[in-house]
Amino acid sequence: LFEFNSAYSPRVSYHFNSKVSHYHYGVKHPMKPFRLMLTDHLVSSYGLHKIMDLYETRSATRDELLQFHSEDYVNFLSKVSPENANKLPRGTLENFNIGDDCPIFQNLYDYTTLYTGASLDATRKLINNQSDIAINWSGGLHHAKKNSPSGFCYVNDIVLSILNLLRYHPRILYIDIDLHHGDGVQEAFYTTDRVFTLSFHKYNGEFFPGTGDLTEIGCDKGKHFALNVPLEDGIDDDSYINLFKSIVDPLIMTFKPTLIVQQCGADSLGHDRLGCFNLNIKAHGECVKFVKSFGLPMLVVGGGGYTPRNVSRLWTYETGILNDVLLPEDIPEDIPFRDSFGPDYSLYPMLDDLYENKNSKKLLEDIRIRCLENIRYLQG
Ligand code: ZL4
Ligand code: ZN
Repeated sequence: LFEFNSAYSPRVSYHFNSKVSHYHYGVKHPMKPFRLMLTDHLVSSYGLHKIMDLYETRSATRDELLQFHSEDYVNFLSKVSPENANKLPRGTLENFNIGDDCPIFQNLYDYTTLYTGASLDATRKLINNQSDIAINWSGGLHHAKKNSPSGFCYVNDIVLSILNLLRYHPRILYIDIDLHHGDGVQEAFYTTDRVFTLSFHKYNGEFFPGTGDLTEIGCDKGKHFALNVPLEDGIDDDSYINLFKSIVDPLIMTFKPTLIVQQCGADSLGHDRLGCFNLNIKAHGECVKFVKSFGLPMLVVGGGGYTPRNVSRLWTYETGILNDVLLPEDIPEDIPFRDSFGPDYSLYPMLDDLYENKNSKKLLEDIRIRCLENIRYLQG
C-alpha cells in the first residue's frame, strides 16, 4: 500500500498497547484516548505494521514512576478512585491539582502506567541499539509535574524516558511541537546542560500553561539549554516550517545531541478542537522529516490532539515518514471506523483555512534572531 522512498530504511519500532485507548477522562473531556485506537487502525490498514517491529507494551512499575515523581503523589495516584475521592482528607484533591482538566477517572493509575510503560519500552530498544527510531503515540504527556498532574497529564513519560536515556546518552535534544508549552519537561531539566529543551507553542502569558516566553532559557549549568518559540494564533505552514528549520539546524550542529526526543502533539494542526494554529498535516510532518534527516536515534511520542480523525491522520502520516515511505492520499477501504474520515477520505485534507495569521513577518524574524543568539551561547 505504499512506496519506498529510498534504499536505506531505519529500523523503526512501534510501541503500543491497545488497552490504553479504552480509558475515559469523562464524557465532555477533550482528551480522548480512543484517538489512539483510530491511529493504530489507520497505521495497520496502510500496511505499516508489516515493516516495523511491533511491541505490545507493558505497564511501568511504581519504582519507575518514582524516578521522577514524589512518593506522596505516586501513592495518591495508585490509591485514588472515583468512589473514594470524596472521602479523602480535606484539601487532598486541591493539593494534587485534581479538577476539570485532570479528573479522577476509573482505573486512572493503570492508564498512566500503560502509556509510560510504552515510552520506557521504546527507550530500552534505543539503548540496546535494537532500533534507530522508536514510536509511542500514546505518550508525550509533557505537563505532568513531580508532585501533581497538569493539563491532562498525570505522569510525565517524557521526563522518565529522558532520565532513562541519560544513563547511556551524554546529550539529549528534546523538541516539542505541541500547541502548548512543554513546561513539565523544561522544568525537570532546567538546570542541566545534558538535556536541551526546545518548544514551539502558542504564547501570550495567559494561554495554558502560561509559561514558555523567550526569556526562559534555563539556569545554573542549564543556562542557554532551554529555548522557547512563542507564537501567535494562525501560524501557517511556510512560516512554521521555515522558523523550525532555521532554529533546529544550527541547534543540532552546535549542541551535537547523541539522541533526539520529539513530542508530536497534534493540537498544532488547523481545525483542532482546542487549537488556534493553521498547520496542515504535511507541514507538521515536514518538521518530523527534517529532524529525522540528521540520522540520529529518535524517540517519537504523541501528545495533545483533540480532533481525533486528524490526530490519527497525522500520526499515521508521520509513521510513514519515519519509515521512509510515502502513503497514498486515499484512506484504505478496509479500515474500521472509515466513516470518521469522510467526506473526503483523504489522509491530508486541507486544514489551513480557519484563522488569520497573527504572526507578522517582523515578529517571526525577531523571534528567529533572538533564538539564534541563544544558540550561539552554546559554543561558549
Ligand atoms: C475541559 O468540556 O486552560 C475539561 C478542559 C472537561 C468537561 C466538563 C467540564 C467543563 C476544555 C478544557 C468545564 C471545563 C473547564 N470538560 C476547564 C485554566 C483552565 C481551568 C479548567 O495538549 N477549565 C485551565 C489545559 C487547559 C486551562 C490544556 C493541554 C494538554 C496538551 C498535552 C492541556 N487548561 C480553563 C479550562 C471540558 C473541557 C473543555 C481545556 N482545558 C481546554 N484547555 C485547557 O498540551 C496533552
Ligand atoms: Zn497541547
